[in-house]
Amino acid sequence: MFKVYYFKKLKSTNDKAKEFGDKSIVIAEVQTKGRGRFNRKWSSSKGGLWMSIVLKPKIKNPKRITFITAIVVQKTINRIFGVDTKIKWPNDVLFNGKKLCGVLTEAIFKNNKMYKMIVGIGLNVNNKLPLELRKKAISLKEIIHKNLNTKKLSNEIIKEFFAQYKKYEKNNSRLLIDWKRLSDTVGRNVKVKTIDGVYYGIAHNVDEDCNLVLRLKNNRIKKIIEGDVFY
Ligand code: BT5
Repeated sequence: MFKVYYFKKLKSTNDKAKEFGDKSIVIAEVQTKGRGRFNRKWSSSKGGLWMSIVLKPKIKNPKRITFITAIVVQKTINRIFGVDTKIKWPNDVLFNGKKLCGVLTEAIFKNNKMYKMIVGIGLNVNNKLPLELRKKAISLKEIIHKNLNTKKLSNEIIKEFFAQYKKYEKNNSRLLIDWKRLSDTVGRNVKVKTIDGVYYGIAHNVDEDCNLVLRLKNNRIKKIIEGDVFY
């Protein structure tokens, strides 16, 4: 069974979660130092769902867990509210092209061994988004036009998470098939920014390890392990 720990205010639920064991969940009403990938700032004001799940997983690839989590959020929101979202590689859930949710999966190492995975989920629910994000981000409240119960929603997401996790843990090919069905990245003309440069091409596929396989303009294949995709 899982156990949920609620806090009024934390710097980041992903950091607090490091203190807890397997299947613990940390939720904060507000994060003062919420972060995204590459240490980017994650806007986390009151009304949103800021949550981290602690796992001691068999799966050692954080991206696979991110894929599972994005599917879980997509499915839960669709089932409860009938809101249809799409997944963008590697970690976004989008509504009409705007970011509704971001996932940050971090592996924690001890003596050079990965011993924990922290899965951070940032979902805009009733929270107000800052002006500079309004063009590219959206909240559930803006879509549904009512205030939602974040606690109920978090319970649904957590239950769905453990159900889907169990299923996909043993079946990576199923994960990739389901992810591709819900994603709108594969097949698109994209621009990808990585630490070693900017690439243009078609998002051809995702490989076994959830990397993005890009077909460049000169037809060469480029594997993207980490980066930002634009379209
Ligand atoms: C992510 O990073 O999308 C991962 C976000 C994970 C947040 C959760 S909240 C619970 C847990 N605790 C944490 O401290 N973090 C996790 P990335 O793909 O790097 O996207 C970051 C970018 O999204 C920023 O640079 C902004 O452009 C944009 N952004 C920031 N806040 C946002 C928000 N509330 N909604 C939508 N977009 C946002």
